[in-house]
Parts: sequence; structure tokens; C-alpha cells
Amino acid sequence: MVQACIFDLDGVIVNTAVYHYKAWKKLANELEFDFTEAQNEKLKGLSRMRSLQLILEWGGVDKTPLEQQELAAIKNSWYVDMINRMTPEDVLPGAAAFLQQVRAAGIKTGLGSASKNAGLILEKTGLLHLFDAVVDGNTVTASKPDPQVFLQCAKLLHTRPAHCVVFEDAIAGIEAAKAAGMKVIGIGDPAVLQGADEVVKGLHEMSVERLTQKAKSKKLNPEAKSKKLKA
Ligand code: B16
Ligand code: MG
Repeated sequence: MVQACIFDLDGVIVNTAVYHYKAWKKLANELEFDFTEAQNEKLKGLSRMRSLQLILEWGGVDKTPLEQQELAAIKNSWYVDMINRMTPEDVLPGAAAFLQQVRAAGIKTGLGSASKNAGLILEKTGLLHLFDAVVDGNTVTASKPDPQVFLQCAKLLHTRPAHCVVFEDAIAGIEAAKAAGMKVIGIGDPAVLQGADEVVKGLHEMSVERLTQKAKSKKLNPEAKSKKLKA
């Protein structure tokens, strides 16, 4: 039985990957190397500092921890300039409607994001009131694929992990949800998100009815199969 839905933010509720890309590219170019969209894909779901470390590795540039902090702050100021201009129109198709439907059905909603800017994004897009709990990059000490973000969220929602369904677009996030003992619906390409129990193109394809059906399916609920076999 699904008692809570936990949503990743970037790639599920909004698409801020494009702003991350622009800001990281500008930083890479100032350091005199390039940064591609394909590389940006690999950063999805990873923390800001882990992203920077990978970018510096790809560019063959060595920086001290203090310099890394400064570079991350510069990138973040460019990124924040862009997200400050976000409006409710930037919410991905079907996301607000699905959140409202889930809540109307008595299912709790939580946010489980790696972003330290999650609060600002939810405020700018007018979605904050649709979440019962928000866990983001400011509250966790270990980033995805560590399950901490989703476990903390389930705790705040007073729901056992087995009764939570996570919506995620990144491989690191799917691994985190699985490690937390939760069901996970991938948002994106099934060929990429192979670890997910199910994959849909976006929340516009979801409804509470479909969520309940998916939760009953053998893939999302392996216990159903073994109980049936035993009976
Ligand atoms: P910030 P999510 C993640 O958000 C992004 O996917 C990832 O690309 C970014 O590095 C991370 O947030 C940290 O973001 O710099 O704003 O703290 O997908 O976990 O919602
Ligand atoms: Mg994401």
C-alpha cells in the first residue's frame, strides 16, 4: 500500500539541469576548457561539490579545497541568478496536478533532492505548499546514491520505507531509493534507468490510479508474487 510519494526535484518536478549546464560551462570556459551536455548528464543527482570535482578532473585542472569552495560559490551565484527568474510556468507538465491528486487521495508527499537551492526553486514555482516534508542538500550529510535523503524524508513523513514510492530521473537517485528499500518509478528513458521498477516519460503520465496499479504489480511489489505462490 502506497502511503507516501517522495519526489526528486531536478528532472522530475522542474528542469533546472539546463541552468546547471549553463553555469558549469561558463565556469569551465573561464578555466579554459570545455564542458559538454553529455558530461552534464553524468552530474544529474550528484551534489554540487562532487559535480565540481568531476568537472575539474575532466578538464585536467587541480584546485585546492579552498579554491574549490570559491569556484562552487561562483557557479552557484550564476545558477541562482537563473533560478530567481523561475515562475510556476517552469513546472514540468503534469507535476503540479499529480502532486495535488496524490494529496487528495490521502497519500503524503515529500521532496528528496540533492540541491541546496530546493527551497528557493519550490518557492519561485509556487509548489512549496504541496509538500508535507522537504529534505534537500542542506539537511543531508551523504549525497545520492546514499539513501540518507530518502530515509530522512520517510521519517519526517512517519512512513516506513516499504510504503514509499520514489520518483527519480537520475541513476544515482534510483540507487539511493533502492538502497532505502523503497519502490522507484524512473522518469526518463527505460534504457538508461534500468534499476527502476517502472519508468514513465514524466509525471504527466501518472495518476493515483496508475500509482496504485503499479504498486500492486509484481515488479513494484515482489512480496505479492511470493505470497501468491505460498497460498
Ligand atoms: P545545488 P536533484 C540535483 O538536484 C541536481 O540533479 C544536480 O545536478 C545538482 O548538482 C544537485 O542537485 C545540487 O544542486 O548546486 O543547487 O545544491 O536532482 O537531486 O533534485
Ligand atoms: Mg534529478
